[in-house]
Amino acid sequence: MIPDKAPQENVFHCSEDLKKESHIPSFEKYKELYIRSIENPDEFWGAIAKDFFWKTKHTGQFLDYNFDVTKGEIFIKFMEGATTNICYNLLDRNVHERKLGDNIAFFWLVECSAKRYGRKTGRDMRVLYLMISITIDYFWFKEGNEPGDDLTVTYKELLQKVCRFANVLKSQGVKKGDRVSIYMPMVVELVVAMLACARIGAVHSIVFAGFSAESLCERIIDSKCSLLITADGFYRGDKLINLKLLADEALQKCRDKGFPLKKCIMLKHLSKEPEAAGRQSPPAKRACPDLEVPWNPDVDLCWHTLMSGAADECEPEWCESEDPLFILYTSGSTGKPKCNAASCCRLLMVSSLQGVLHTVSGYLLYVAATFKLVFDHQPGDVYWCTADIGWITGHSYITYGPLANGATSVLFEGLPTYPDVGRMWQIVDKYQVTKFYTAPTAIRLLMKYGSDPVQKYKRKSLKVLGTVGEPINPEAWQWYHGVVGEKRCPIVDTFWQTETGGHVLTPLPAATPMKPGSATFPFFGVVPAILNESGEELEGPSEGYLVFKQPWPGVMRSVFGNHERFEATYFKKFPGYYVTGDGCRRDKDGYYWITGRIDDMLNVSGHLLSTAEVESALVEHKSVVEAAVVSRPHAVKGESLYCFVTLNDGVAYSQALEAELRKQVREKIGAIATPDYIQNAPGLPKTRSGKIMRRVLRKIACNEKDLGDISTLADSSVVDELFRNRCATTARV
Ligand code: 6R9
Repeated sequence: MIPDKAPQENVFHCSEDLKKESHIPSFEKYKELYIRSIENPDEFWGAIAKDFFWKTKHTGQFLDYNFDVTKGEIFIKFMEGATTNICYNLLDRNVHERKLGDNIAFFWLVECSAKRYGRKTGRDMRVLYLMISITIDYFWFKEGNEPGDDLTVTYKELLQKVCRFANVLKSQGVKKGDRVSIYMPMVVELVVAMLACARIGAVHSIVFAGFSAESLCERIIDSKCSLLITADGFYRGDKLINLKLLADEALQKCRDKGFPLKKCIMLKHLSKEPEAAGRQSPPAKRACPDLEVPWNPDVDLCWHTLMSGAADECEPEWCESEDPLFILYTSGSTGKPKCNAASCCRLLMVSSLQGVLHTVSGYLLYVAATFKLVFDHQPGDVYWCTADIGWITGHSYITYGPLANGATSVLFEGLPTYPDVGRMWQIVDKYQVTKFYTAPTAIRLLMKYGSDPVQKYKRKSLKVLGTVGEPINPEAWQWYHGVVGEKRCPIVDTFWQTETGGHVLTPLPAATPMKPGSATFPFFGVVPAILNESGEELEGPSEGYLVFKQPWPGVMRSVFGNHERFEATYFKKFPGYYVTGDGCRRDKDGYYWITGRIDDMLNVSGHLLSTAEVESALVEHKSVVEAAVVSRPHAVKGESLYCFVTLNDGVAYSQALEAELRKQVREKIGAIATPDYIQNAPGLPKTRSGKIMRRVLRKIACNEKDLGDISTLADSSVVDELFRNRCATTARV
């Protein structure tokens, strides 16, 4: 499957210098280790496990599993019988055993204020803002919000903070196995909160701070959390987000639904006095007159008051390998009945969350190994991942992977294009960043501004560049490689999912010749296959469903509270395989190319949304009878949302209604899901059995007249009508 020799034509190689210091310096070495990882996983993962601390050794096999639904329940067990603590391995081990206590874990900085830099005016800034809030909402980093709002946190300091907060959680009655929701901006305290949970064996469920109150409420209820950790507010660009207000709204919704949460710990991020901040993320140096911090004395507790009374030491809870570590929600869809005034009890697609569950030992080893080898981590590196911790990329490659390696990272709370589009490279120079990891959507956005803002900065420190979240188009790859990396830095195009825990298809920087747009080959322990519609494995060059034949340590273990759903979503379609939901092509050299989602998911700026979830939010509006959402390609975001809505009889379509619908989707799901196009659709193309023909709607959205076979269409006149009334204008941006 993996060729013996790497191809030499039409590929990019890394520099000889990089090869010299690399962990895996050649393709031959990669292949040799890959074969060992598949043929003898015990030995392969056993060698990696030696770097970590185990309170007790494992007793069974390294990896035990069933991937075949026809043979019984799906399970994955890794290092059964071993006990450890992931927080101990990230912090205590680095401080006490590896003597890295004074090394910097994070350079934190917040985005620069427009005031200091001189605000841009007019359309330029508006476009930038909209682009920012829509496309890269979640790409912000942990520098502070004003120049000078920065902070370094050493491993020793992080350990102390985490122990204190772990004691705080214990004092509030949080125990091993309890779920804790975290709804915070990119502050150091977010890392502290998640690791404090891990230290006491509690299960964190981080909800991205860009999500709405409704989304937070759904996640709190689904995971049956006992406590919420949040912050007063934060700035996104110049926009103040009153986070506590949203958190309170979510808690009220929880109460209304019969799930009252007893406690909410709030960090004063914007409202704290500078002198009280001490060595915590500094407050913004600007006034926040509009900050609203509602306070409910029955529920709310102040982070700072609790921390000041907490002890510096906290014995970790020793966890079993397969104890839960965290839940992270992705969107899915199920049919659920709903009534409204216009039509009673229709069956409607209602979003149903999937709490992806990861467990302790396998996740630790997998994120540690992928971080070390994919970014070729070396002492002295300064690493920067621009994702938000609220997504899996932040979990695995800001918190767990880098800290497991004792790495130094940049954590930036600002926006990468604010106050200007050179911001990323300014930070790269400031901290001499060596390894840089971002999303294709951010690259495409920056590309629009040309090479000048990049070339204003030196970027000499950069060695490896990475991408994640969606396929990177070859043009964006070439720009990233040529302009940003000056043809000197290999690009690791890492394909993976919330469910896979870490990279599963990826180049290794010094070993894999790169092809622009290909995620290349499997990581160690990962066995991909391409299946056709009948579930047959295709050999050689081919295209079909991307599946995996056996587990690797970091794969999800279940859907929280719903193992049946786990089996149905990932294992039912093709028994014996984990089904990714992505399409894939393998070329003559054995390289894998992801072609995109093949289910009803959309990838907007690297973030997966289910079309059903957006449809559900639209149909909840009293004027809407039916909605169908499809994807339309977008130059920056990858995909955008094109929504067709059918209104109740007698309701007229208007701009005001359109604005209401947009608002409704934002409130139900979050800004990332804001519809780009909404079209009034008095009729939708349906089959005779009543199924909406989304394939036809996608063509209408893109104005492609060649509809293919539409013989099953019940009434073709609706198609002409929809073509006539297409949203011809560009997206709302
Ligand atoms: C890590 C993350 C997962 C989906 C995945 C695929 C797409 C991610 C990609 C990529 C092509 C890459 N995806 N990385 N497609 N090339 N390098 O993004 O997790 O939010 O769960 O999304 O993202 O479609 O199935 P998640």
